[in-house]
Amino acid sequence: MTDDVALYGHWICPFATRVQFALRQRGIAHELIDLPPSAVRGPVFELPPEFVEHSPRLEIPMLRIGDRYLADSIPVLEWMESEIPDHPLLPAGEPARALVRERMAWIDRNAFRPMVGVYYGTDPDRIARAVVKLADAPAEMGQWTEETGWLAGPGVSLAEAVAMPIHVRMAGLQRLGFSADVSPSFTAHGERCRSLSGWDAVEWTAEQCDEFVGRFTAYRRKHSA
Ligand SMILES: N[C@@H](CCC(=O)N[C@@H](CS)C(=O)NCC(=O)O)C(=O)O
Repeated sequence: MTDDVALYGHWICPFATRVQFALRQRGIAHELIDLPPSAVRGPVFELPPEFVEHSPRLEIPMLRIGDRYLADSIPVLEWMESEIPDHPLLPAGEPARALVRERMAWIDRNAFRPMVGVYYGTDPDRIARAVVKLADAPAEMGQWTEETGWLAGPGVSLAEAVAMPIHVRMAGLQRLGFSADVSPSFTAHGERCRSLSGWDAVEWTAEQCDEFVGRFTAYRRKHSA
């Protein structure tokens, strides 16, 4: 296994959280290079030149393995699987892999988009619509877990990595107006995830949750004024 791995990310970025979770869950030694999203950077922050060169949209997360780089969370998770085979989060066998990939894409589309819509929302009607959509996603995902406890098949997989930021920020989302009931099976999945080795790398402290809520409350105030 290579040790020469670096993640360019930041705790507040849900896409970076996916990769950070997978690195820790898989036990991949890595350097963490703190690179805040632009809204969180101080005025004199300088982007590392390798980030400017290798992240085409200037987005985190970006991963370096040796002297190669890739940005974009789901391709990065897949790249880690193909480059670093130990302790994979993709199961063996095509049908099982296809299920994990299908669910990763589903979560990205149907849970992440409304989740971002809840906290970046400035107009109350749009926020309310995002809340309704976001409530549907945990209901569906909770059903997936009913047989095995996990989102896609018999064990923890990349689907957990993709969904993990929802568990990490659930309390913050609720404080920002996500008022719907969360399906008990999805909540139970969140509890199960807290026992995983990757959880400690991504869990928020109370201060981080406050900072998340404070930042987006200020953002809403600014953009709805
Ligand atoms: N599709 C990308 C989205 C990544 C993304 O939107 N990252 C945000 C931070 S959470 C970013 O870097 N935005 C650009 C900026 O802050 O300037 C992924 O899955 O990694």
